[in-house]
Amino acid sequence: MTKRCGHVAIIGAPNAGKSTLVNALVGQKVAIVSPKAQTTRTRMLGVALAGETQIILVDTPGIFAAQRRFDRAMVAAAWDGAGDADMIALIVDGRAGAGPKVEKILDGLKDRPERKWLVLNKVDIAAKDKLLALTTKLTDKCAFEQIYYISAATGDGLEEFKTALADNMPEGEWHFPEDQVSDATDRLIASEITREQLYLQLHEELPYASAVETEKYSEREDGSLEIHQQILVARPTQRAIVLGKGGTRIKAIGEAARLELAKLMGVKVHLYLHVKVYAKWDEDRSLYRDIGLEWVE
Ligand SMILES: Nc1nc2c(ncn2[C@@H]2O[C@H](COP(=O)(O)OP(=O)(O)O)[C@@H](O)[C@H]2O)c(=O)[nH]1
Ligand SMILES: [Mg+2]
Repeated sequence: MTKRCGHVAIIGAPNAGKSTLVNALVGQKVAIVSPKAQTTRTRMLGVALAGETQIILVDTPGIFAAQRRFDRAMVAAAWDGAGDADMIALIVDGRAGAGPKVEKILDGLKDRPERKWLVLNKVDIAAKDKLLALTTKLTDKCAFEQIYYISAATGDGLEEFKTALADNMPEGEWHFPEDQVSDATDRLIASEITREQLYLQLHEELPYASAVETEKYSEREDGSLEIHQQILVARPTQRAIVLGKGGTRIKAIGEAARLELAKLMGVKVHLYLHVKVYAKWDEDRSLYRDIGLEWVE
């Protein structure tokens, strides 16, 4: 059989299920997922295999009307991820439907030269008649070559979608070794796993106001990993929330992140978390670089 390899940009509004879909297609967790919008901050590659085809999935931050610099950098990274893709897959939350965010994406998408497919996600919780009405509304605004109905969470419709993607990738050599599932460094993965716990365990706006930096990542003689991270927050009150009463919250965050990391890396992990108040972390150029974002003026 002929070898194939291509890039598929996964774009959509925040919370559409883009990262869940990338993980499901890859077959393991490469992108963090949470019920909160804007969990994904940068462009990340997940590598899926289907027969002789390597599908390089470009997971992107959600696209929305961004005001703050940090948000604009995320949206820029999302559109950037679509450039030169062999295919753009627009993921739409089948239950939430097409709000102003989706409309805005369609505007940006409709005149782009790349091939475009529409993927309606969350069919497990969306009403059938609503899905059809939604499909009409979306296809009226932008010409999609193909339309798929899936549930990234249950796996419904996923095999068919994956096979179709594979068949539509260009012929060519694989870009990644067979066992590589993402382009993220271990340091970045470690930061992301802790950030996922911040999203899952803290409420309100706090997760958006924080960032995680891996400062030290080393292997001990016994093969275990020693990881030191800083959780950056903007204000002392936020630091208190992350710490929790008597340090209970940070302990729970660290424990959950440590277990998840140990599972992912396959070795024992020693994780040390420090919470630091850094009022303007979102104005720090070098931090953008660490996170994988371009600075936008
Ligand atoms: N019921 C249901 N929930 C989903 C599905 N796909 C994703 N989700 C949930 O939607 C939320 C956002 O998912 P995420 O992948 O982070 O969305 P992203 O912002 O587009 O990357 C999470 O709580 C997911 O568990 C699906 O097919 N069905
Ligand atoms: Mg995401």
